[in-house]
Amino acid sequence: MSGAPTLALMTTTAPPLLPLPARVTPEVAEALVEGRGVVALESTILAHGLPRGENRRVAHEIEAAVRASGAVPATIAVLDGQVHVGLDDDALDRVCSDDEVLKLSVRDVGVAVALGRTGATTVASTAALAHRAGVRVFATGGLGGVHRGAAQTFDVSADLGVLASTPVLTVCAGVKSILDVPGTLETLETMSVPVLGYRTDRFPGFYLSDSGYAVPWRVDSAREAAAVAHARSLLATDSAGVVLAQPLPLDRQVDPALHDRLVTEGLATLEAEGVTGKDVTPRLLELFHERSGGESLRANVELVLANARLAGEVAVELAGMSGWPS
Ligand code: PSU
Ligand code: MN
Repeated sequence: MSGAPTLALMTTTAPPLLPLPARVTPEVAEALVEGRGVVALESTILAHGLPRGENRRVAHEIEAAVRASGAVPATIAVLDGQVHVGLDDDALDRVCSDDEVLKLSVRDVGVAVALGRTGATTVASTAALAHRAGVRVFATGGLGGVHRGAAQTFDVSADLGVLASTPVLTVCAGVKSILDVPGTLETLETMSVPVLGYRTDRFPGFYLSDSGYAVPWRVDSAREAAAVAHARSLLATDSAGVVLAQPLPLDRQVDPALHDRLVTEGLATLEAEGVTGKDVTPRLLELFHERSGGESLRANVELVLANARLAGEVAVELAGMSGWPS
């Protein structure tokens, strides 16, 4: 990242926070200063959610999808103890290929910075750092949520806690279908996080177009989604984020029978292997990719790209909104 300036960005939160000590690429810094659309992107999906080899190509495609909508991509990671907002080619290469790249949730970011470590950021830590940098829109694949059996394991993704406390609009394809979907939706309601279906009344199920559950709200354009975020900020009812859930088209989803078999077998393998904690999600995704003959990977890549494109459109719309709606 040589050549990237260390920029001090102030958030609009009062009382003002200290400047975020981050390496911000010139492209992202300029877009933020000029108030143009910027989309935060997570790096965990690259380092731990997609197979090596594929991930570098997909990383480029995700950024290109954001750009195609007229917004600027800001992929976030921690490299050698420094927060990066926007990654250049070398940094992306490293995130996509270095086996030492850790998975950093919010609780880990301060530790990694203090100890000079390198890691990829999850939905939770990316959203938290994006907000700190003044980025209001974020694109990912699937949110973390309440895991099946959470009543026994207490496994609830930190993603939910951050969504509950961070005014960032997150575009996703619902929650990963390996999770307890109704439990996750109930938790989002309890945490006052609005869930908007994009051109649908159904909550998407990541690999599946329909999780089997309804969304409380529907929007039919990027402009409507942006208007929601804008209204919430004007009303100061935006202490939580917004979930904008975009389904895969029905003819692009993973075959539901294959999907159900993968979930059942994947969860059984996980239990047999004794996998717990932060390794659960990456290992499950890996098992899916191995056992679906490439189908889950195809769907995962398609939905991430569609989300990046939509997030770019929302960011551009939001950047153009000011004052009370007339
Ligand atoms: N969505 C994907 N692939 C991923 C993830 C989400 O399509 O790899 C990652 C995100 O970084 C998300 C994390 O924050 O999985 C959730 O992990 P956990 O369940 O341990 O909180
Ligand atoms: Mn977990």
